[in-house]
Amino acid sequence: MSQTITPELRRWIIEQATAGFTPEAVLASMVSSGWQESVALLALETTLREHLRTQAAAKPAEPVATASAGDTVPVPDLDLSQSPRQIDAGDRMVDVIATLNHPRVVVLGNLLSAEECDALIEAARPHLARSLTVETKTGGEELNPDRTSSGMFFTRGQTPEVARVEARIARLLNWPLENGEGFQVLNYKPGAEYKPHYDYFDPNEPGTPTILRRGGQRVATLVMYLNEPTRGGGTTFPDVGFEVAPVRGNAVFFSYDRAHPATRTLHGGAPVIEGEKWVATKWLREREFN
Ligand code: PD2
Ligand code: ZN
Repeated sequence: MSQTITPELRRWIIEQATAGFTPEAVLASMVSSGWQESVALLALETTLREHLRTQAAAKPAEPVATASAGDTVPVPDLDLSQSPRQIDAGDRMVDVIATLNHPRVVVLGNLLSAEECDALIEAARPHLARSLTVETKTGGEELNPDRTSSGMFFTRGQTPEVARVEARIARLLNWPLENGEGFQVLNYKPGAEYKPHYDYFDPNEPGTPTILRRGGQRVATLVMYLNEPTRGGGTTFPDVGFEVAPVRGNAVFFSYDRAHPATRTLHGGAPVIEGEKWVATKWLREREFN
């Protein structure tokens, strides 16, 4: 079935944006009223872009509240120009299992040894607490019902394993080690999940400028699987119907060159059905994170 982007739809999108609804909220509302996600995204992007352009032309000095379809920034990436089966990460050869371009997703095998996975789990275990997420309304942290895992953060270089793996990641992704947040380790028990979300900070939220002072935006994520749940617990990308199985030592990398759903990086941790799941997440920022 084909769906047409009519002038009425464009007017409605602009009304929603002007009323303060985020692009994510407008997109969700369109999808729930029957629009195909891809058509809705295209309509949102083209309409807001054009709206921003005409507004900027009319009132050059005024900041535009809906400025979210903005410019792209450089992001980390692996050098896969030669379609290598393996890639040299300095102290280890890492397998390239699958790649996708939009969203940019790379599934990696053998990024971590079994010993490294175990060492990270055991160093994290005594420090687990129910997960918080960064609260962009205030810039603080809050308990999030969409995230039923427990977690903890390492600081960069906190243990020899952490430092070794961080150096490997910096080389693999061609991104300065200093631009990485410390690892976050998450533990999911049966029933626990992380509902679909974006990892970038929502530019429309009032707390975001405070968060961005420390290193700028997040531009990429690396989720490393430290063990294998018996059933469930995949990392899902609902916009593109893609799911990565949690396999010990493997990882999924994805990047987002702007803080916008058009990156198609909506992703979640599917509920663990049996067994438990451990992951370590590395978020990469635009600039040095200290
Ligand atoms: O544990 C996962 O699979 C997962 C899914 C979505 C982790 C994260 N997001 C994250 O740490 O941001
Ligand atoms: Zn995430």
